Amino acid sequence: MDSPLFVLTASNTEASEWRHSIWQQMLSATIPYKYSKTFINQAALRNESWPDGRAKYVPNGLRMVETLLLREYDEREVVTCYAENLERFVGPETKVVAVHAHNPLGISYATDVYSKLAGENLMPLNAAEFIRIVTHPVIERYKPKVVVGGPGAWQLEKAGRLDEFRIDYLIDGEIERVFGELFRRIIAGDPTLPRIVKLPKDTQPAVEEIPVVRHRSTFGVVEITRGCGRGCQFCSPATKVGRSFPLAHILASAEVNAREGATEVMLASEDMFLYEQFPNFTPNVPALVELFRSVKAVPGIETVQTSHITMAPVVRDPSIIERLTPHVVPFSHVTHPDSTDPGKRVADPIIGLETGSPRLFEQFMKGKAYPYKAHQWRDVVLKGMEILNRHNWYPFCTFIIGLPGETDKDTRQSLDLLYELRDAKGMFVPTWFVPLENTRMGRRDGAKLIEMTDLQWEFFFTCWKYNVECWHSGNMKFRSRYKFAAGVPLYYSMLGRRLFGTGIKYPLFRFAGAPESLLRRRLYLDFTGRRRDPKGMKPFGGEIVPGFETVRGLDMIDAAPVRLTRKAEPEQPTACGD
Ligand code: B12
Ligand code: SF4
Repeated sequence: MDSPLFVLTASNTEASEWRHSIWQQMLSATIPYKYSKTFINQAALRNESWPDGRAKYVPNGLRMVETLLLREYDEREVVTCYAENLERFVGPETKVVAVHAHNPLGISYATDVYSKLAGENLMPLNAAEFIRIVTHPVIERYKPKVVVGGPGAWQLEKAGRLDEFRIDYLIDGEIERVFGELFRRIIAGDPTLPRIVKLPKDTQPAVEEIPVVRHRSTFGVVEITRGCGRGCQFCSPATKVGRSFPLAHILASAEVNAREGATEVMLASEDMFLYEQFPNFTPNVPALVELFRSVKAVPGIETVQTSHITMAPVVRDPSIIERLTPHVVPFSHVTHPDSTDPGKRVADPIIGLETGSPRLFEQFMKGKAYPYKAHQWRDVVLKGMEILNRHNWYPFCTFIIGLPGETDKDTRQSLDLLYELRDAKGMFVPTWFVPLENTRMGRRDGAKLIEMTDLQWEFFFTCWKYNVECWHSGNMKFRSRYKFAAGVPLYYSMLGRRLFGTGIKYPLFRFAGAPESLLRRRLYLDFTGRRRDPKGMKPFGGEIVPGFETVRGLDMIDAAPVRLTRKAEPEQPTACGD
């Protein structure tokens, strides 16, 4: 049999949907390859294939490429498989090997910085898996064109590794509108086609141009919106035109996933509240309820997972969460012992909290708080968390360390916010600022681990202390707790001090669970209760109090209406007004 013309693939780490765990994927971007056998369950890297060797699930973006190819070519000519089956499919007739890249070198938001905690020049597992594909002997043997695309494709350009990996074309951007022409030129080896193709905003497709994918995606990802009008300067979706997918399109995608064995759908969006939204970022709750109801009703679908949300709409109208909860929480696969849901389930949407500094917030992301003012972000976060937790939403919150110009005062303000969140339930994940290509901050300097201040280390390890306490403390057996507490100082003396200096010491000891009474004079935050709380505020209570006393009056700004439309429009005003 002839080999297929197109072989599509993604690394095992980016295709994995092991135990429905988005954590697993994040970990693979952070754990050094060298130690991956110790820290990553190898079962997570064995993805399932169909008996003919085709992949059962791969990232949604790759399924889109496959679907677009299948408009013009037969299924026999287009094969999607994992790295271990490349040998089986790539052959003399293969013209293109198309590789998806979500986070190929693990440098999105400096996820690779985590791997550097274990030593210099350590490669994250993600990068090793990506390299395994592009350096596969079968590619060397048959020399098909290697085409890489996806949200993280920019990393390969930034790292200057196109030659090393013999990548023929790097495609950056949404491809539906330009696909046919682009691939014709790639196959023909058109010498006028640049090696790096950056697709401009005016080629972004309207939803009508985006087909329903033909096969199952990792985590059952189904897009519900594309783009975001809030205009944060560091963010790539902020550069996209806002669009909402029609319900029929979403359900058809969910059915494709369920038919091929998915029991879960992940509703992918920059912000779920943008779905069919009303003017001024007002969530359309009836449409959201209908969305969740309909997706759950798809035969075979047992659980539904949210991707991202924003906090401001939660605060503006708390009834949104109240009304959505019965349609969201009981259908999540995540559980927590503190949940008041009968099945102990919790919803865990991803939320970018980014910073506690009003100055940095105002400068780089003020649209995120809309309709509230930038200086109210702290209050929005605290009130939002209270509302979410009360309804068993334990969000996965991300922060950015090292935004350009961050001063100690800014970091202290982020620490103050973190302190006030100390009884909140969720994950608090610190990431480092990375200037993403094509964003308004693309030319700024990224944060560097070696330049981390003592306060930034404190922020970093206090987040992880919270996470261990919230998600593991009850489960950790005495022996593991003891090992953990002993292992951390050992890490400090053998490696941490040499790599990062003494500034890491006390933050690390806090992470290990050292008594706060010993740390209170060494660190900024004091958890002993002897010092007044920052700003003299009452703490965020584990006991939820109606009215939420710590939050000051939240008044809204009066801004020009911003709307997402179904049709792609050349330019839209952003919530930042710039
Ligand atoms: C679902 C999702 C996840 C899921 C599942 C990922 C998966 N493997 O399937 C989870 C939660 C696990 C996840 C994790 C992460 N994610 Co994510 N994720 C998304 C989300 C919400 C949807 C992705 C999607 O399916 N989109 C729909 C498809 C159709 O779009 P697409 O993939 O971009 O594909 C289009 C083009 O890129 C292109 N294309 C795609 N593949 C290919 C291949 C070829 C050959 C070609 C030519 C073209 C091409 O064609 C497609 C159609 O136009 C996006 C935001 C968004 N709306 O896109 C963030 C997003 C892609 N993720 C992001 C990030 C940073 C991460 C993490 C690094 C987060 C972290 N800090 O750990 C991790 C990395 C995971 C890893 N393995 O290392 C960023 C990427 C930023 C950037 N520009 O680099 C985004 C944009 C979120 C954001 N708001 O910043 N993610
Ligand atoms: S709220 Fe900001 S960070 Fe989040 S998707 Fe929108 S523009 Fe990006």
